[in-house]
Parts: sequence; C-alpha cells; structure tokens
Amino acid sequence: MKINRTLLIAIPLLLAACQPATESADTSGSQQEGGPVLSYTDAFIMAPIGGRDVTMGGIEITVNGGDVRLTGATSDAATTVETHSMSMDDGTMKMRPVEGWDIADGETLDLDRGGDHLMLFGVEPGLAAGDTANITFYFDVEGRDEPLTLEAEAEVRGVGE
Ligand SMILES: [Cu+2]
Repeated sequence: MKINRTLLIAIPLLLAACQPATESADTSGSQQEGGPVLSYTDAFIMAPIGGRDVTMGGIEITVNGGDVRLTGATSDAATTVETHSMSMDDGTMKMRPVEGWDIADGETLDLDRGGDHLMLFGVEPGLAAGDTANITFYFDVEGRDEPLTLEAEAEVRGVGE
C-alpha cells in the first residue's frame, strides 16, 4: 500500500489537535509538549432554509497550554467557510467578515447565533437537520510554521433547535 508523504506529516498534527468533544478529554497524555491543546463542544450548522446554499454555524473552542489565533475553516459540506462578526448598526444587526479571532490560553471562543459565527457558502444540496458535517479549523501558533488544526463534527440543526 502506497502511503502519501503529505499524509504522514498531517496525521501527527491532527492527533495533537483533535479532542473529541463527547469523549473524556484526557485519554491521551501524549500531546505535543508545551503546545496549545484545543478542544471543542457544541459544533453545529443550521440546515439551509428554502433551498438556499448559504447558512451559519457555531462552535465553542477552548485552548489550553498556549495562545492561538483562529485564522479560518473549511468544511466537506460547503465550498467556503467564512468567519463573521455580528453587531448592531443603526438598530439593525449587521454581519461582516473578519480575519479571525485570538483565543488566549485557558479561554473559550464562543461562535453562535446572534454573535460571532461561521458563515458557510455553497452548502451541499440536501443537507438537512440530523445530518453531520465535518469542519476543519486552522490556528496560527507563534513560533510554529504549520497551522494547528482542529477537526470538528458539526450537527446540522433545523430552525428552532
Ligand atoms: Cu454571517
């Protein structure tokens, strides 16, 4: 079996970054020494309404052991994932793309409806409540060349959930 060289490099990075939300967080004691460790909970995207291919999503990401900066995300269920902020502007909620967010050691970034959030474009047709979608998050860490990644499994939610 032929193993791609890129894959060999990528796997240790994923192992270092990936902390399944539903399982006990301390099953692996072999995290990269001194590096930031990411964990997440409550990853979701809203089921697109009325056949549209745009929707929003959220997640709570916690970092321990160092500061990181979330610089972007990709998803197997959408062609583009943007990071958006939401603010009141003359009495209306306005959202705009931002370059990302810093997460300080020990802090949690909360992306949710009504605040900072993810925006997904080119969403896969037929994606419906109850499905799951994969979202990969990328983080800059000072002194590290490769971005840190976090693989999250997002639940597709219907309106009102
Ligand atoms: Cu948005």
